[in-house]
Amino acid sequence: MTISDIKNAKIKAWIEEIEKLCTPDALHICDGTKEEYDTLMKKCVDSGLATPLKKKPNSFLFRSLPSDVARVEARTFIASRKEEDAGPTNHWIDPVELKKTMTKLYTGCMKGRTMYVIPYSMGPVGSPISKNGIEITDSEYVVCNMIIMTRVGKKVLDAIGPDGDFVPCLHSVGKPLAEGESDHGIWPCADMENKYISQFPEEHTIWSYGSGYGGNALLGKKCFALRIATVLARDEGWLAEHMLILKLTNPKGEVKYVTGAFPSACGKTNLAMLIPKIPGWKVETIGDDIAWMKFGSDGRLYAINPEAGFFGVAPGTSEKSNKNALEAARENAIFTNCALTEDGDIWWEGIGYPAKGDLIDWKGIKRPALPKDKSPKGEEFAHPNARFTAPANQCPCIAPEWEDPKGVPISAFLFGGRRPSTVPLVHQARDWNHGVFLGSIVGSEVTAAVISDQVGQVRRDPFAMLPFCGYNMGDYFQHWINIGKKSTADKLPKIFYVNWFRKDDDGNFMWPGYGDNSRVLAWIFDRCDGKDNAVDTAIGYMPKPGAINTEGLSEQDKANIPAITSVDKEGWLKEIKDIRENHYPKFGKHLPKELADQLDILENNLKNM
Ligand code: OXD
Ligand code: MN
Repeated sequence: MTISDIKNAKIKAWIEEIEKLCTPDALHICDGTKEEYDTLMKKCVDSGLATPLKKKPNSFLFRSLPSDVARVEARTFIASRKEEDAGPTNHWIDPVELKKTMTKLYTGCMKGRTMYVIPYSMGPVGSPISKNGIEITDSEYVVCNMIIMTRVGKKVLDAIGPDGDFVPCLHSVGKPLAEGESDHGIWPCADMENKYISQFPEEHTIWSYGSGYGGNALLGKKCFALRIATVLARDEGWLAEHMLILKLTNPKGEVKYVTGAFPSACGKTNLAMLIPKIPGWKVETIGDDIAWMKFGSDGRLYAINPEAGFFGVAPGTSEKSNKNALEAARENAIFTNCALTEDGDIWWEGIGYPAKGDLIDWKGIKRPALPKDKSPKGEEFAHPNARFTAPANQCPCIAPEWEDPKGVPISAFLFGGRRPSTVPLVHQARDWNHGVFLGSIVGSEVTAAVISDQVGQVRRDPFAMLPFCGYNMGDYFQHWINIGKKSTADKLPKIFYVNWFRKDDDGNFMWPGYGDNSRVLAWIFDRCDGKDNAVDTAIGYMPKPGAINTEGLSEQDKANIPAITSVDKEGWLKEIKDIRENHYPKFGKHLPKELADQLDILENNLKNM
């Protein structure tokens, strides 16, 4: 495609404006075809940035720089006109100041590079729940990842039409090249203090500079599908959430769809692709990271996965933890910051087998492999945030309807985090507002490995949205309360809080997790059908004794069930104190009264227990 194929005057004018500002050597309008992908990947190989993998067809390994290995939350900004609208959990900068600073950085920043224009759709093209974006970038790595992670090409320009809406997303790695200079195998990016991942919520615009990595650079994912989409969802009456979407089929062949929000490193991708341990049940995947949900005319919430691929954390992914993810990345995949084996395959810590011979680590250094699949902290061969990018349609458990433009009707929302104590294996909210309360208190306990003076404290990550909400989190809670008023209890999803991470006094996990989580999913499935399998407790509905299917579970795991399915009164009273003193006050007058009420109700219930 060329610029003359672009009929939308707004898009055309924007491309011309950015071209003038960034002064690239060439302009390329992306069509998302295999030929384009192959050509750009070859360019990455030629400049030393990508290594083709002999053992994985059409797959490539990239190594970034140590300063550019993850989302940088400290350099991520919500530039709303008023600081209050960004709220207490976001970094705010005045948008006028920020635009001045970033315009200076963007001036001439694409010299020596090609400026790529990526027309992309979040969600199936043409779905009433989907939205369109145009990303401008100077990174071939970004284009190739976007081709896997989103739907790219002319069909998107056609869907936008001559005057349709799109989210403009501007990205540069921030590393112009001098005449004749090439990257020579060195990952291009800017210094930390010049990295900016900026969202302008009133303008529905994204400007990113200085990082080539993941959510900082693939702007469809966290920047658009969460930060900007939360703003659109608030204004248009729907939900944009950091949630997996799974399809659950029971032995009778009945189907329910469930979404779930979990903070990073709580096994969300594993849950989305779970292989059930109980006979006759089936889990299939619709999405592993983000759900967009709108009400259908029947009053139910319908969800789409706005993405088309997985950008998953590689370390810890094994045949045991997530066979389906490994299968999804068996070919046509991009690996970032994984280790390279002598025979041209990738390797990472927790892959389930030791590597042989020498490995080239994520920093490009050759070192002898260890005789196990773990490494001492700080000496990992793969970076702990190493990733695989894989097309969703290569996942063996992808549901056939994963691209249904109507979306799938959601029966249950799950919330969860790593909670070694207090929070039981599963409990169900009594009603919608109680469920919103549970979402608002999601958190993970800080372990000794993180910040020593906070050990045992809970780091709150409401709705697993802490770094992803594009506006004031207190107003976001209110939006959730408001959504509950748009339909009736029989049609709204039921809300559950799950915890796979309870530990005993000796620090041992009390629940096996992974495939055994299907036992909890089965209980939830039956709850959604109104089955009499629960008891009413001070904290909500919990499984009746014997209601969790334990067929095939070890004797020790069976013996733990009463402890992890009972109410820890003292623990919850401490929890309430922490929420009252440390969590809810942050939101000031933006905290919905309904949530303060829920805290009082919970406290009363516990005191009367
Ligand atoms: C992700 C994250 O990369 O949540 O999906 O950090
Ligand atoms: Mn995520």
